[in-house]
Amino acid sequence: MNLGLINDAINGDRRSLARTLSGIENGTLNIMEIQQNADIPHRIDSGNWKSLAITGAPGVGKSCLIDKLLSIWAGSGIKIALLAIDPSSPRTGGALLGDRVRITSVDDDSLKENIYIRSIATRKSSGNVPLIVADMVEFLHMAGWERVVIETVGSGQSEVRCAAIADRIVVVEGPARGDGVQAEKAGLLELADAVIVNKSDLKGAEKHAEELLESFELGLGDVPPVMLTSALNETGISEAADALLDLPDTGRSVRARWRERLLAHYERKILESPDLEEILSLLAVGSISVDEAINTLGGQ
Ligand SMILES: Nc1nc2c(ncn2[C@@H]2O[C@H](COP(=O)(O)OP(=O)(O)O)[C@@H](O)[C@H]2O)c(=O)[nH]1
Ligand SMILES: [Mg+2]
Repeated sequence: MNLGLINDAINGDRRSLARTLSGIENGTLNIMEIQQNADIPHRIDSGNWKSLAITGAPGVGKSCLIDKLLSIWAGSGIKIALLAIDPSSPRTGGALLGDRVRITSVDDDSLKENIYIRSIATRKSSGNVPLIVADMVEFLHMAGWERVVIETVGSGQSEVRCAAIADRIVVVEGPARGDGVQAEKAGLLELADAVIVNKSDLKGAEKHAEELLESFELGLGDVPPVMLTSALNETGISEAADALLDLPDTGRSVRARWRERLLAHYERKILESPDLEEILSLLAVGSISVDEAINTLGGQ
């Protein structure tokens, strides 16, 4: 472990930060070792969330919205980092290029100091992505990035789990498409501390916000705030920025979130077990059952 590099990263050198995050991403650096060995200054606790996941279907306007939110937060003196989780679909070559274009707040000299942006190409990562993200968030906090936003596409188990590692979860939706609130979204909405219906400049946004509120009111537990924004026209953005910055932990999704975190840790435990290869060989020839394999791997 290159302690000099890590201490430089903690002290604000961005190139060292990028290299350290790459090390965490590709598994050559271990966050526990860093915590044990690096000189970590005492940081003031902001008192609210340290990580906020912003999740939702591709194209709803997450990146555009985040760009506006980052400008407002950075402009008010908050050091804010964005981890954009990029599933890198081979079809499009990943959302990375698109996001670079959309996140323009970093090009503003007065905001630059307070903003750090990093993409994580999940397809290239060999390990457990949600926990890699959790470790990167942890390191960003050590390096003085008090608030970390995680942009994830809200589909697929791994992406939901990436959101679940955050202190708060915001689900972004678009205008109604006439099919109501679909069951497939219910799992994600169950995790939401707030919902933003973006593209309020388009028809159907208000209707969808109403549909969402109705479905939350029918359900159990607290009803999360549902906000309307237009990242295009910049309406509702400053209200959303204020509300999100102090978003209370309602506790409505605590259990669901711990469920995802537990599964992520359990999966890592199995994948990192020294007995994994041997157990796979035994499973392959049929000499042990799956239950026996789980007892061996998960119980260690
Ligand atoms: N009409 C309208 N279009 C928007 C708004 N916000 C984003 N878009 C457009 O929606 C598309 C997807 O935006 P993007 O931020 O990349 O979505 P993401 O995939 O959720 O990150 C882009 O063409 C944006 O210009 C909005 O508030 N209103
Ligand atoms: Mg995006």
